[in-house]
Amino acid sequence: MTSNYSAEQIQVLEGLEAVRKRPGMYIGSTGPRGLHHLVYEVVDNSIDEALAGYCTHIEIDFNPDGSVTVTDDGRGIPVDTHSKTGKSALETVLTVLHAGGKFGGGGYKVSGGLHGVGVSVVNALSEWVEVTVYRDKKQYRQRYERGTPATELTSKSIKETRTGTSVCFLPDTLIFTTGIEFDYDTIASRLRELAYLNAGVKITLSDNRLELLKRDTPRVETYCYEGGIREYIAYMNNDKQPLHEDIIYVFGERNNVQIEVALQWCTDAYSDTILGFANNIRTVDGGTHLEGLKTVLTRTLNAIARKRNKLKEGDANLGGENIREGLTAVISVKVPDPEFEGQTKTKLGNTEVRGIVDSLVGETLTEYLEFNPGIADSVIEKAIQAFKAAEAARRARDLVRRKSVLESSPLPGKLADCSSRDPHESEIFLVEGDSAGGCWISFTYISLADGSEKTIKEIVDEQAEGKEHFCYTI
Ligand code: 0RA
Repeated sequence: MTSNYSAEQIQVLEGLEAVRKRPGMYIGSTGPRGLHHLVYEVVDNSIDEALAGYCTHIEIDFNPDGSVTVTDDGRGIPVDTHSKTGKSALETVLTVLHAGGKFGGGGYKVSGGLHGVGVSVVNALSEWVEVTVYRDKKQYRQRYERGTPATELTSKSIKETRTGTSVCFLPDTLIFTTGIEFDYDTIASRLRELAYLNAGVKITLSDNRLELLKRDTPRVETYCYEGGIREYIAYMNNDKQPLHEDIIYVFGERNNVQIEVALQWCTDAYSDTILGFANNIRTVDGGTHLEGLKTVLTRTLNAIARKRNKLKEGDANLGGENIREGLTAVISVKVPDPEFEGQTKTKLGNTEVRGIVDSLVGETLTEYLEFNPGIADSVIEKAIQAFKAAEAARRARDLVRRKSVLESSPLPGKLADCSSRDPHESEIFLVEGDSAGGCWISFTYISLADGSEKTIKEIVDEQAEGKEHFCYTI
């Protein structure tokens, strides 16, 4: 407890000066990315209120003076006096690094995610911030300049029972030396993504910079998707031919880890699009949630293919890449203590997530495909087609390679390449020495006891990896 206490003290002592000195450490950069990150940071706090079940509408306004306002209808940042600092909770959240997460408690927090630095960082890096809180039939306000309170916390009574928080800030040009102009499309696409990831939350973006827009009315867009990630899949596949109309959907929770998956295969797509998110953050470098999903898809579809006799005894399993051909998927997990790995912290590391995704998706998908055998059959048939196409491509490639090797290095005088692929009509000569052209021998096909064909090179490579081949028929 003592050590925890001193750790907390250190955090309280670490003022916002540190953030202004090394902004890159907190928001990644002081270029456009870092600038846009300020908006995401404030919006993430409102999303957390929505995830906790208290907020339904978030509004983002680009103002004519270059500032941005983020308004939500959550509970409002508390304004009572915080015991440790002697300041209001509001001021603590605004001026102490990482203080936000210390209130509220429990639940999943987006704001604890990628950078997870809190509103205080936005405060530190803004020329000014004006916060308005609606609670207890009162309107509270306070202004900050470059991280420091510029006014007292004021309050006045209001008639409405409205609750919520409004944070208006102007990024500091001393910090963001490359400019402070927000890009509509950048913010819009992230807000749309957040709306898909948090079903039912309404997000409105208004651009009131009329001069910049060369318009006389603001540009306003609202994103709200009751169907959540299912609608995300429909949006991504809207120009494709789905293999099955129904979007497969899995939702579940185990050991406090919440997982949500939506899947749809398309007939006219040959690659896969799988988007992973952890606590609303796009995990571009993958991680345990995606590993779990890929494994369970391969296992489940192979098991069903055997059960439905689409794969016979002796047939090899379909490869994961065959099964994923034409697949569009979104996996979104919510983890209480996310571990983000890698250079850009965009890879989920929590090992427990792999098994949870595996078991929850396995159960639901198996049941779904058993109830919808038509869908199961079309997905399996597409995977078998993909498998055959890959096999044919591999053979064609090997043939070209073998041919080109033979063409490029002529056989020594006494030897000729076999004209038949039938092992009973062929002989194999193992020849020593460079002049014998040791390399082309590697590309000679031989038949294995199981009826398959392999080149010597493949066999030698596999043996080097420890795989044994008994009984060759040469
Ligand atoms: C701390 C505690 C509570 C809410 C919030 C912070 C909060 C922060 C932000 C930032 C933007 N919008 C926000 N909405 C809420 C819980 C309040 C309570 O228990 O009443």
